[in-house]
Amino acid sequence: MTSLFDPITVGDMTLPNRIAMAPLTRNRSPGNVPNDLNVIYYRQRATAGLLISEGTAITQQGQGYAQVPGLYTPEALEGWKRVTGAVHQAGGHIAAQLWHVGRVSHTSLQPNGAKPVAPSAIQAKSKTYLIGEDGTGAFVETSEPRALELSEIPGIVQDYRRAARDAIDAGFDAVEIHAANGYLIDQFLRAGSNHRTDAYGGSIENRTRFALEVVDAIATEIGGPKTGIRISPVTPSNDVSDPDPQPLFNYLVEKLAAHNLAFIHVIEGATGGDRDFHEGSQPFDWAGMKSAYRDKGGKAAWISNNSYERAMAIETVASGRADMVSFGKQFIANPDLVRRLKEDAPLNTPNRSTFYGGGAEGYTDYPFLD
Ligand code: 8OZ
Repeated sequence: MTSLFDPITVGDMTLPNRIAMAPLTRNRSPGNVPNDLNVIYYRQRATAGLLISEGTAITQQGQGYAQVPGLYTPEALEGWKRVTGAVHQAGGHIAAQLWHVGRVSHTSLQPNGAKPVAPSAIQAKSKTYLIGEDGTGAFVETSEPRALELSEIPGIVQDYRRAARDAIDAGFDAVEIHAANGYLIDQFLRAGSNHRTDAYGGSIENRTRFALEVVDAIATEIGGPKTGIRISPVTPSNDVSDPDPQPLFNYLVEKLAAHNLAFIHVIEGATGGDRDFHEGSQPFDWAGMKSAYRDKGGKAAWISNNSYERAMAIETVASGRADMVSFGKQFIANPDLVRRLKEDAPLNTPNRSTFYGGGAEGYTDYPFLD
């Protein structure tokens, strides 16, 4: 039986265990540049089989929250080099999460105060997080977006490609395409946020086009074995919805099978919440989506996520339901989570009030065992 604590090969990487740190937005990079504190935070967690970075904006247009590190300035890339170097020195592996928020943004974060972009000009009923001049953070409503012109879409695909190349050049072992949680790629996928009538809207084939173009561009640039993707087929995060997600996501993963990807990272249920959440009367068939991928020859590591606990994670990997399990909140509070899970040691409790923004408190000061 496979153990959660067994090594695994994921794309180009040989990982010491099957526990991933999920991407976690922490809003602690003023100027959108990774800093010394961020280096300490990631280095502390380097015993994870795979660290997935917090969402990193591929362009300023892709920024939606205060103090999120970017991947689009020389300073940010230098900062990331120090993060990846420290993680490697500690024996770890780290993937960069490539993020374009689409409509989940605010004019104050956009180039020239412009409207955020989206598949369709439909405002998300959701909040973003801004930090004022005085350093205080606040959740504010997202701004009204504008619909992308058809002619702009290839440029955004190129932005993803360039960011992926820059991430690898900055020392990341892989990238994770953020196609989840109601951000740009997910806005194209789900019918509720995509009312386009061109080649990027309507049918499943059309709504998956942007996602697949991004995957193709990145896998061509850096190689499928350095490319992963994160999806959240049923989450209502950031006001996305779809009346029929099963055929949509089965089609998407079937198409991904051709790309020799490193991993597919799946958020089961409502992100950070109810694992059983679904629209309509039909529960989502998670095993069915995975089979659809494997039946097309897809070999990527399957990473499951969302409110896993120790016993569930062990069982999930032992049964083969997933190849790896990722943990978010537990990694915030437990830098040595792998050791604690292995030894069945007690866990520190995450403090929600320090999740977003601030300094070392609730970031790099959670105690290790011993
Ligand atoms: C929490 C707060 C802000 C952003 C996601 C990147 O849900 C996020 C996020 C999470 O994917």
